[in-house]
Amino acid sequence: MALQERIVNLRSDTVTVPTERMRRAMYEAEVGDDVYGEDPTVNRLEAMAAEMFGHESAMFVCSGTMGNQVAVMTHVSRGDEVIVEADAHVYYYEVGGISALAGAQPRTVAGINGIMRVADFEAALRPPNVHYPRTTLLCLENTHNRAGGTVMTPAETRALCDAAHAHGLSVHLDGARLFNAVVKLGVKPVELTGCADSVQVCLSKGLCCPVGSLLSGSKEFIAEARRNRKSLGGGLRQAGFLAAPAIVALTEMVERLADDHRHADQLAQALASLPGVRIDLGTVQTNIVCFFVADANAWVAALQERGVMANAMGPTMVRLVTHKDVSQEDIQYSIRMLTEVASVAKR
Ligand code: TLP
Repeated sequence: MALQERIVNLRSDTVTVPTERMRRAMYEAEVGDDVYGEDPTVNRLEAMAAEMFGHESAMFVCSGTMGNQVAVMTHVSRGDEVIVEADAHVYYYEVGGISALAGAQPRTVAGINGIMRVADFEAALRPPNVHYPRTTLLCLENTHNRAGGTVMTPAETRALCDAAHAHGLSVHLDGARLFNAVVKLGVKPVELTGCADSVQVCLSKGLCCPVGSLLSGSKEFIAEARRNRKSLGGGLRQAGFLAAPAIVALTEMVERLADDHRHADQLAQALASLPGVRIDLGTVQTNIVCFFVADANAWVAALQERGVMANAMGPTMVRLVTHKDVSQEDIQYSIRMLTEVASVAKR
């Protein structure tokens, strides 16, 4: 095995650890029993989130997956159909929860860079007929993970929300990396969230919290979502210890995401010139870099030997994700190791 100069973990932004200020906020948090609605720090965070996302109410949940699944459970009835982008996280990576937990069936529509065209969405709607499921929910994702961290603009979001609402569907937005889109586009969060009926935003990715996501929506929606969260075992007690770093995240961890975007761009530019690598630079818009090689697992293993940790997202697709705990020096080192692997890998 090669002698590693350093370890650079580019598997995901979920690997980030909390900052000193987050740790201090956790230590000092004022807490209560949140199942009784008596945790002042959770209540403060939830009020902040509702305001930020342009909804009446919000709720802290354990994870992005729990937030998405609670949202789907709350929006649909058993036997309904949910329209999802073909590579959406809620469909691809959530253990079949749409069917197993909500009792609904997903119907996929392929998007372009993760964004469904309105006409393709409308073509997937079913007319009323005794044979058909009711189509009641559209799920969107911004930024789109498997498409390479691509952003959906306020106009694109509104066009899809308007079309869904015109056909009587609700819209759930998986905004696991919403703040990466906010920073990339230079918009306010509400411009990307306000027209959706519910939004899930992760705190434990680029924002560096140890745990948690926020789910927002109308008062009635969140009241029902609280029941569904409880049914999944997600009613937490002194959750203020987790809400406290989330408040720090929302107030001081958003702007620095621009550094992660710059680092991702540097990796992508270097990859574009390597032999045996196919990369669409147009998809590298935020902190995710997806590229294609002959054998993704072999690449990941060769990078690992050199101290660079990546994920194979399919037989030929490799993903690198930049985040707070990756420095400019780490990026330079990673580029050297990527170049070395490209020179030895099968093409
Ligand atoms: N994504 C993880 C893995 O599950 C793939 C990652 O490393 O990127 N929505 C989106 C768009 C996500 O990317 C993720 C996590 C989630 C939801 C789920 O969040 P968690 O991991 O908190 O359940």
